[in-house]
Amino acid sequence: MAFKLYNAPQSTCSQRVRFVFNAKKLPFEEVKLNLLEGDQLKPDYLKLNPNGVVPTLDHDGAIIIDSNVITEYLDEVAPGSRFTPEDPVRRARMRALMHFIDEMPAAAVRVPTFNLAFLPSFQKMGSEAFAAMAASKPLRREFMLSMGQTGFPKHEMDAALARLRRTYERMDAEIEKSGGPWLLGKQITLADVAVMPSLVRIHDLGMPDWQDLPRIATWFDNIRAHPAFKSTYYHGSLLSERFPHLRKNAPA
Ligand SMILES: N[C@@H](CCC(=O)N[C@@H](CS)C(=O)NCC(=O)O)C(=O)O
Repeated sequence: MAFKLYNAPQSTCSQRVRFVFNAKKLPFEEVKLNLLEGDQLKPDYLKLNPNGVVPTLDHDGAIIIDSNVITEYLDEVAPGSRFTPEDPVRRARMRALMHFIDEMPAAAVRVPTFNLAFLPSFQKMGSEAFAAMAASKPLRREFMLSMGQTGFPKHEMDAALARLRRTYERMDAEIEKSGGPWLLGKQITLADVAVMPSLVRIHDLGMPDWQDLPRIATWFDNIRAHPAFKSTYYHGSLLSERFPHLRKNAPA
């Protein structure tokens, strides 16, 4: 089996897939796209992924897109540690959490990410170039236009951080219900993998807001201690490693 993963080091969606590859000890060829330079919008890439986003998996010529779909696919076809419960009810719960995660933290975390990390590059562009770049994005056109070159206003940043806070509270309730230490109990599942990059991102931005939720603090320590974590977050995967202006915010 040959796997080629089109992805980007700092992309939260890519980090989910790299984590599963690394946990399963599956070799894969990594093709790194530069998202700020628009590699994801080039015609050849759009033939693979018409959404114009990473990641995209090429498995012996079969093209699979969308990070949560890819991690489920890998868990079905590849040997190694399993991330999906055998029991259909628990499997359904895992998938429901993955949907919640895509709708809540994965979407919300884009607001501080773009405002704090990417906005300075967009502000260097002329307004026509910015409008053309936004218009060329199949999935994120409206998102880019609503951010504009002045960034999301405070009320949108606050709303995004409130959605993230509700995510930690929901995770806390799930861990309490399952007995932990993972969201669905003793076994780490794809739901944990799906939410991991949002928490790592917000921690890297110096804005963790779960100090009063010890179950989340333990969950965060556990996922960072997982054997697949270090190889997933190789140097350059954190925004603060790529954008030095963020370092002053980074936690110790
Ligand atoms: N639902 C998709 C979302 C993918 C996505 O948003 N990828 C981001 C990086 S995490 C991207 O490629 N952004 C490029 C852009 O906004 O132009 C997935 O999970 O694969």
